[in-house]
Amino acid sequence: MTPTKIVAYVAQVPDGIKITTLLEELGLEYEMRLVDVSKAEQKEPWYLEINPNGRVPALTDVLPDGQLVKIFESGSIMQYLVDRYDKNHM
Ligand SMILES: N[C@@H](CCC(=O)N[C@@H](CS)C(=O)NCC(=O)O)C(=O)O
Repeated sequence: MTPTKIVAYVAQVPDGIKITTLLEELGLEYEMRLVDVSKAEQKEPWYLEINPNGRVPALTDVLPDGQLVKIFESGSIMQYLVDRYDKNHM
C-alpha cells in the first residue's frame, strides 16, 4: 500500500464505489468517510467547503508541499488519481 493523505468522501452509490474501487486497484492507502445522503449530510457547510455542488463523491489530498487539494465529480477524481499516482499507467 502506498501511503497517502487521501480522504475519500463517498456513499453507497455507484459514483462513490468507483472511487474506492480505483483507490484499491492503485494500492493507495486512504481514509474513507461515509457521507450520509439520507440525512442530507452532503448539503452541510463542512461538506460544501469540499464540494460546492453538494453531491458525493469528493476527495481531498495533501501535496508534498502541504497544499490541500479538493476535488469533486467522479470522473475528475479518477483522472486526478491516475495522473498523480499511476504515472506509468500500470
Ligand atoms: N456527476 C456527478 C454525480 C454525483 C451525484 O449525483 N451523486 C449523487 C449520489 S450518486 C448525490 O450526491 N445525490 C445527492 C444529491 O444530489 O443531493 C459525479 O459523477 O460525481
